[in-house]
Amino acid sequence: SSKLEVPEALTFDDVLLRPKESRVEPDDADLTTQVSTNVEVSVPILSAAMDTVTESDMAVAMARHGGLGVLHRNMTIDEMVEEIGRVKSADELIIPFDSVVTADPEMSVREVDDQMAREGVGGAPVVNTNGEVLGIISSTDIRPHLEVNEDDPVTEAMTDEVITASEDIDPRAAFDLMYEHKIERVPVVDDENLLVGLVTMQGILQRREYEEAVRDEDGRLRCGVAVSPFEADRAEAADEAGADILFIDTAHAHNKNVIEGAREIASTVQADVVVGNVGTREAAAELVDFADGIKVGIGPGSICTTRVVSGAGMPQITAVAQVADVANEHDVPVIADGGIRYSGDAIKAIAAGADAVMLGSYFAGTDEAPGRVVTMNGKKYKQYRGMGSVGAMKSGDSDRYLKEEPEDDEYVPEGVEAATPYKGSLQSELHQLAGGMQSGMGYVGAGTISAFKERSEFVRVSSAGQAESHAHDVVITDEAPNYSPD
Ligand code: RVP
Repeated sequence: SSKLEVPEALTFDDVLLRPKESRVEPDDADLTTQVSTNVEVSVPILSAAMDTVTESDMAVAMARHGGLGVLHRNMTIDEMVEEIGRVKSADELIIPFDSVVTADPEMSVREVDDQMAREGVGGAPVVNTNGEVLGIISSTDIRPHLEVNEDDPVTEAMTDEVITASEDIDPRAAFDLMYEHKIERVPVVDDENLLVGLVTMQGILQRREYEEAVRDEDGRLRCGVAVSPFEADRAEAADEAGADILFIDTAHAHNKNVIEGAREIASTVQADVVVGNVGTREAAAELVDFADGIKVGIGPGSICTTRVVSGAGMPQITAVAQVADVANEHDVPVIADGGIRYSGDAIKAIAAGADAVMLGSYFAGTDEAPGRVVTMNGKKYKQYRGMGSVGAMKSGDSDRYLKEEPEDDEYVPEGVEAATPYKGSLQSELHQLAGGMQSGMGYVGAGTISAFKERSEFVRVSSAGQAESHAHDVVITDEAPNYSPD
């Protein structure tokens, strides 16, 4: 019967990249890619929208190091708006008015000093009730000069010849201005000398540290956020809060209701809209006319039990290749989500046709992931759980896997709650991941992601070949930073 004519589907361990003639040195391989129609990243890597992976700390670190974090949605809309704000303002050149610590001219030197210590700032513009800048005070104006009495008004101690900047100042000009005048901060004022914000030397130096950072047109870090297709108000709030990409976050996006909701959201928001997850050509064909990106993955995740529980799924290399067949033709970026254990898996996903990859377990053990480090049997771990696990479903208002809150014993989870080895800083994990991907590009002889997608070819690997790929017939004596056998 035709039911027994079954097509084959492949995953990471079934294939390897065929080595090809090359002139590309891995260090020179350029990982720049498009994750959605309007968002480019320096490294093709996203952190998963999971409550044990991506909150603002992770999203800030991902964007600073060239990737993108996608905030999870197991939080209220208000919390989400705050989290987006934290990412967008993390490296802002001009600290906006509401966030600037200012001093009132009526305050005494002591009061201002106390306030600056409390707020953790080294200086403050002195501003009258109209918002006019009268001067600027810094802790160095106060302490060394004993002639200033603690009870004197701040106006005695402040510098009243204030160097200010206008709103269109760029980082270079701000740096030069502060350097020239040997000052640490410059109030930004409008035409009427009313305070609109503050630029600090510390802020500028911090920005310079992150050359690869992924920023929007205003120089703010980029950030993605997961939203439900059935929660238009969350999508609207995320868009207004400045999220760059909304990720329509479902376990099965090839569903008429999901597509209707996603299409509606895409037609109303400014942000790009990436839709997922899917794993077939037919699903991709339903999305290409409105989605700014398509996310692929039905069941490959490390904590995901969808395939075992539901009997449905698609091995990830085949899923990515099928979706990319359709999406690449329409110039819609593809993101391979889930199942990536090694840098080699990540670059294989790109070879299959993805433009970027999303990882959960790889990052869940880093400092930037939410949650505490716990010790079990003398080893350090961090919690990592599926968003379709009982724990995650109970703690949030996630409807990724279900639409109504059931009784405790009525959950049918599609994920597990687990722990993953503690790994230290995200930066070194990203460095290993990106470095391994560049090595893959070197073996194939492609200097850019798009050239690599064109040029790469797979060979099929047997289980004997698979065993040969791993460290074998030896006892590992020292841990490698990018390899641990399963
Ligand atoms: P991994 O990197 O293999 O840990 O996979 C992470 C991905 O797994 C997520 O980006 C998401 O698509 C998927 N996921 C998250 N929760 C669950 C679940 O509970 N089934 N699956």
